[in-house]
Amino acid sequence: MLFVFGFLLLAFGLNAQKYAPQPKPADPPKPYGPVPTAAQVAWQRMEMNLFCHFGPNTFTGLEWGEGTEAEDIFNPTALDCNQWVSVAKNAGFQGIILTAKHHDGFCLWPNPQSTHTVRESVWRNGKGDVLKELSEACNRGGVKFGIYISPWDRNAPTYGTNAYNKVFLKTLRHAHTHYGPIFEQWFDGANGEGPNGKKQVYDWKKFNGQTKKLQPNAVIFSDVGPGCRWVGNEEGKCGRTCWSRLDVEGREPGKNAPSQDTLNAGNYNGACWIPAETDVSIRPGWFWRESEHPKSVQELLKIYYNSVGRNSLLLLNVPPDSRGLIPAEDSLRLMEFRAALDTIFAHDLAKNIRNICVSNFRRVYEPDHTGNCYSWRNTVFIEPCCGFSVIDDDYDTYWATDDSVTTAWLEIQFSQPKTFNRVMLQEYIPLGQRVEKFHVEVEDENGTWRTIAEETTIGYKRIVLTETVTTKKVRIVIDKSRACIVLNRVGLFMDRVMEN
Ligand code: FUL
Repeated sequence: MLFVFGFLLLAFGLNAQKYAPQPKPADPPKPYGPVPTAAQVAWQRMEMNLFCHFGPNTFTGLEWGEGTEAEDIFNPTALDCNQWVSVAKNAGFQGIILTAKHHDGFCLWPNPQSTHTVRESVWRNGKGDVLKELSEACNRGGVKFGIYISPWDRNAPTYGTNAYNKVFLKTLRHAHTHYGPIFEQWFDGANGEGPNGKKQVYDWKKFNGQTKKLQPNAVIFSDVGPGCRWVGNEEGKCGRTCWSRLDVEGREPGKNAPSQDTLNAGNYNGACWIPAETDVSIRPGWFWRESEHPKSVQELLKIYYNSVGRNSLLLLNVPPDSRGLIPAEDSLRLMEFRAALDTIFAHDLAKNIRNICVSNFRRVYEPDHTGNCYSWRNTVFIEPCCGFSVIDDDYDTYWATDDSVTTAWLEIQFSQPKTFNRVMLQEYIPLGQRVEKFHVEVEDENGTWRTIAEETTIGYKRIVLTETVTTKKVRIVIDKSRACIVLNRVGLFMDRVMEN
């Protein structure tokens, strides 16, 4: 009798606990520190974009053209921007940024402010327009379009005088009003001498102000943003610690930019949200040269982990050749790179796993939506149907802790041992960047926990490279967070492609 009573009590007791009304309905975490704009979030979620350096240098072999090259030098024999777009799409790149004007001043569109453009060349009898072709091809192919326009101009006669800033503003205006929406405006910080031997004092305030007015959704790149920042090197390497915050008060692109180390890591207390963009070329140079060849898949994977896997966007330069096509060896390499990424990331061992527990969670949803979350001892089990899951594909659902909880763990349990060597974590950046120290532990067959990685920041995406481990239990331990923890994704993968 006592046994039956005990059993009933246990059964009803557990049941009552499972379906008890939750004490704190709908109480999402407040944003912490500077947060991204909607355009910056959309930009960061693109993860990988193509950069195309193309212009007179493609035909002369120079990296920095003199600005004195004859316009006729630019004469691609088989330009096809649809090919660029299909390469980008098939390789999983979301956008393309074209050097509409590099330091030599040559414009790939008939810019009325210049006499050094495609219009003055023999190419298509002066009727060609690369910006038009690429923007239209991007539009058709569903790839976003962006432009690089160098303020440094070795051809413009007014360069080095106040008049040049006006010319440059008109140049920007023309590009920004004729070629549809652009997702990114790339401003190079290089500032050398113009044809009269003088350097220009740039009017960045006006360049940025007008760009924002004409292209409100364009993320503006420069050493100091305001939309995104240079990562501080051209080797494809973002800092292991990478804050998407930067102090830019009194700073300018070029000479007065923060140090390369600061750009690489960001500022812990930076006042502005200016995430890092890692620009790197698939070849040794930025422009195509017959004698150069693309990097290997291993090198590209390393770059991927060191950029996208470290809270940065990857802008990979793949220069079209003198025909105006992305060479076969580069597009082939990109397909191999894509195939490698697909192989590694196709199977997420954590996806929709039912056994996840956390040391703390915030009750975000109304009681009737929490039927599948129940307390057990000190932990809370979360099943995939819960709105704040970290293991689904919904970007806007997350695991968050109570406001006062800045140290917490999340444990994934498998019924059978699983083998992995990549741990992917994502913070929900619309609410800011919070985590400053975390580690990953696994349990061995004797029940002993062992640390396999210790890192600092997470940000939009962090992919931790670990030794290859086989385990039934993994713990992500957030050791220090600047406000309550908000993670929207945890993934576990096995990379058999990259040699560690
Ligand atoms: C640098 C330029 O000087 C290079 O030529 C290239 O365009 C690279 C992306 O930025 O500052």
